[in-house]
Amino acid sequence: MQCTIDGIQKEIGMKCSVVAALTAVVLIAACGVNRPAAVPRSGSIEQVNVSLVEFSVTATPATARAGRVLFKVHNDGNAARHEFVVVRTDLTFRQLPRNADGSFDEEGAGVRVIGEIETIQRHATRTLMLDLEAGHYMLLCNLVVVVGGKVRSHFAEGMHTDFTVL
Ligand SMILES: [Cu+2]
Repeated sequence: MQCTIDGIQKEIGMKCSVVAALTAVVLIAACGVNRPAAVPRSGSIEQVNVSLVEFSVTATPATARAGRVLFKVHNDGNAARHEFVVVRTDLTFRQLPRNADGSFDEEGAGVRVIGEIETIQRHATRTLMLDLEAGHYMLLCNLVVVVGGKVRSHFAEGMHTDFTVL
């Protein structure tokens, strides 16, 4: 804009800034109009109830559609606590990488931890919302405890289940 002509700059200085401000508003408005609208979510959230007991993981249902999935995880057992880990993997249970103590190796090859609830106290319920793509998943508890001097992996004891996102 030609707002800095010698001699009249001072005089129209205010007008100029008003014009600039208006122009900015118009540009912002134009940008707003031109900006592609956000892709609307379907709005539906798949809910999956997960029951943790010694020593199993049960997901109901065991499948969900791709998108937002809300896991409602209940510690229905008598253990003071359990964990809940969501792992994306094409491996079967027997192929999953393990640590020396029998627990699941979260850093192992062919697996990707998508989400986790560290602690679900006895009889408590906690939720975990994840955005999941189609594929095969494992839901598991990776808690390792020492009972009577023996190391016990909840995963090795059976706390795992397959989960499919369609
Ligand atoms: Cu557990």
